[in-house]
Amino acid sequence: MNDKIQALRESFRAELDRVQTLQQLEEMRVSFLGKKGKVTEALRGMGAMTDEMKRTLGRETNELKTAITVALAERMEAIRQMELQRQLDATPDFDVSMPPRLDQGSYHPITLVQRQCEQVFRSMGFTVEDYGEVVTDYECFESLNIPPFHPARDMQDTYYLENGQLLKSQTSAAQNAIYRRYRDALVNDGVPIRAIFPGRCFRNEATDACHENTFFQMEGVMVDKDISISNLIYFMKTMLSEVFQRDIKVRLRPGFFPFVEPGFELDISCLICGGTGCASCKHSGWLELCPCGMIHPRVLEEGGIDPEKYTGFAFGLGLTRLAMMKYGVADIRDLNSGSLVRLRQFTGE
Ligand code: FA5
Repeated sequence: MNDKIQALRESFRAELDRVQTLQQLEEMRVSFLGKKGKVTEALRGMGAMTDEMKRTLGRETNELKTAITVALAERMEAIRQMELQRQLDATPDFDVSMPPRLDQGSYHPITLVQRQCEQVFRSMGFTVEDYGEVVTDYECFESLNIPPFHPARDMQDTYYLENGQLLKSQTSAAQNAIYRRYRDALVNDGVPIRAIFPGRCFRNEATDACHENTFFQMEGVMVDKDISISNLIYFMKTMLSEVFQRDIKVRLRPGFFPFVEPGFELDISCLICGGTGCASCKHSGWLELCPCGMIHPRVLEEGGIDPEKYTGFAFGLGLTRLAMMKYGVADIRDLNSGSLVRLRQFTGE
């Protein structure tokens, strides 16, 4: 074999072993096979050769070109495989060949049940009000006949900001503002106050199957002349039969809340266990769903409404618990889990 061709073969092999990237490989191809490359260079001085030598050199050159082309192609494939493996190693849990999963969201069970309640109450002439989550002590407690150090505060420990404001522990915190917003229309034009205000509530308490530290309530108030407990019971019954679309066993028992007099606890028979008792209903067969009562005269007065002329009822529906009963969610904590798989199994969406 021609000495130059032999030397080229050896230098090509040595260089090829050092090549790591496709870029280096391309540079090598140009340096050996390009127009002014080393192989073309090796043919210089051919003019002075005999025909026999020319033929031999031509054949050996062509063989070298073929060998270089094949070796470059093999190396290119090897580098591509190495690169792919490097990417796979860098993302060990990501299977690049897996088809994408089209995970679509759906409405949360609490949103669905809230919208349903809103629709029922709207059809009965109630307005739907929005209210903040950060409130003052006055809004959450004092305006509701719960002065500082009142024992009723113990039931509703919540989260406090450094400026003294707090995350509302009950939607009742909006009552005073609602009375003040609508009292002129009530007094001057005889328009009854009928409002619901759904919202997120917070309590600093231990969680279990039916208690969360963050949950939803929906407050409702109605104030007019001659409002009585029968009105309250009528609205509660209508709401429940619309939401569940069937007869639900309920019970009304006395309950104490400083902002109503008289006050009641409205419980529904637990739909998770059918009333036999389970973790969702603290093994009592009943679930506290909607405390309610006739608005305390002092609370009306604080809202600028004369309690001698007007009466009203208020209720505080546990929306999260209602969603549990409606969709058969045995553990309230599933509703805050944020897991699409878990949530979708309840709503079927
Ligand atoms: C109240 O919050 C009163 N503001 C309700 C009220 C309004 C009474 C108007 C009278 C007139 P209570 O603390 O019981 O009451 O809560 C009301 C409902 O919210 C409960 O029946 C329950 O359904 C729900 N609830 C209370 N605490 C939690 C919690 N930690 N997790 C989930 N739901 C809760």
